Amino acid sequence: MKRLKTDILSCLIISMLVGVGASAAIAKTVKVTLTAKETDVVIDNKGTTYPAWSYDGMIPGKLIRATVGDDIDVTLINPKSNKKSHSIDFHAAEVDMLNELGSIRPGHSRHFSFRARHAGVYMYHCASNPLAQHIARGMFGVMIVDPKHYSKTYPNPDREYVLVQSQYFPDADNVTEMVANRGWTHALINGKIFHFDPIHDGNATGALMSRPGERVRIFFVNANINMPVSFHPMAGMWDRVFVNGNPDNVLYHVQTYGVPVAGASTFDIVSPADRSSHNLLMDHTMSAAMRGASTLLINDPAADPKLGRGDRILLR
Ligand SMILES: [Cu+2]
Repeated sequence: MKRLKTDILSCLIISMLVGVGASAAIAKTVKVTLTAKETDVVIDNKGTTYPAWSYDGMIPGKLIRATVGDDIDVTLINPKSNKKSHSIDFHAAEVDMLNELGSIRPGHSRHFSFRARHAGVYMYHCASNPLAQHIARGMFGVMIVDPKHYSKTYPNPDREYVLVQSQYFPDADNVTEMVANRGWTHALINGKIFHFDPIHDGNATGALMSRPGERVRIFFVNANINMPVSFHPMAGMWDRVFVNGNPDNVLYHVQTYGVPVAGASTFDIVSPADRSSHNLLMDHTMSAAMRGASTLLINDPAADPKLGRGDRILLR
């Protein structure tokens, strides 16, 4: 009985130390089913639609989250109603490009699995030809691989948000222009122009929120097909940047950090604790910032406690 009590107590202490988001060391299987959907989606705060190619009808696709050591069991469905072949390329996977990543025709599906071996934040995307078009039309998403434990270097954050930036090419069939990086008129954040920036778009209704002094962790993915991102928090500084999202790759007190095409990193910001404030999380590259790549973070004592937690990490 005494032994049982001691075990329960040590479990409780471990839970408190590792924080709410980290799981114990037992590996699990994460089942992921994605359906390729060629469908219209809304790409701005006014309701303008665009003929997207997507996973499950959403840009970006669903957030997949696992812990180091987990097996990811993937099923990709390409329904008969689609016109194109599609595929899925997980940047977290070490597999065979001609096998697991190969294209499947409409009416077919593919099943495979891989082990998530390295902590980080990763893009996944369709790798079918022409690659530029399948990504530009919206076939991408995010996978987070959490480390087994939080640490002094990689503390448990107060809030987490996922932001995915992409280039918007309104001429959805002009692959030549996409490859030449011409004809992109706007930048999308989580699938919409100025999605969470009511300062620069009167139709925007949402923003990211935290309480003053909280540690906010941004998992940022660059899903542009041709443009690197200079990610900068206006009126603040990145307290830490974890290159590729790996807790071992830490940089401190960074003003602007580059995220390459098809790359991702994790950014922590801690706002002043003694006042309310605002940060604009922006791509400081002007051709992107002024065309939609900015996101408002409001640090206010009245911040919704549910935002940036649970299933409200990837806002839509
Ligand atoms: Cu595709």
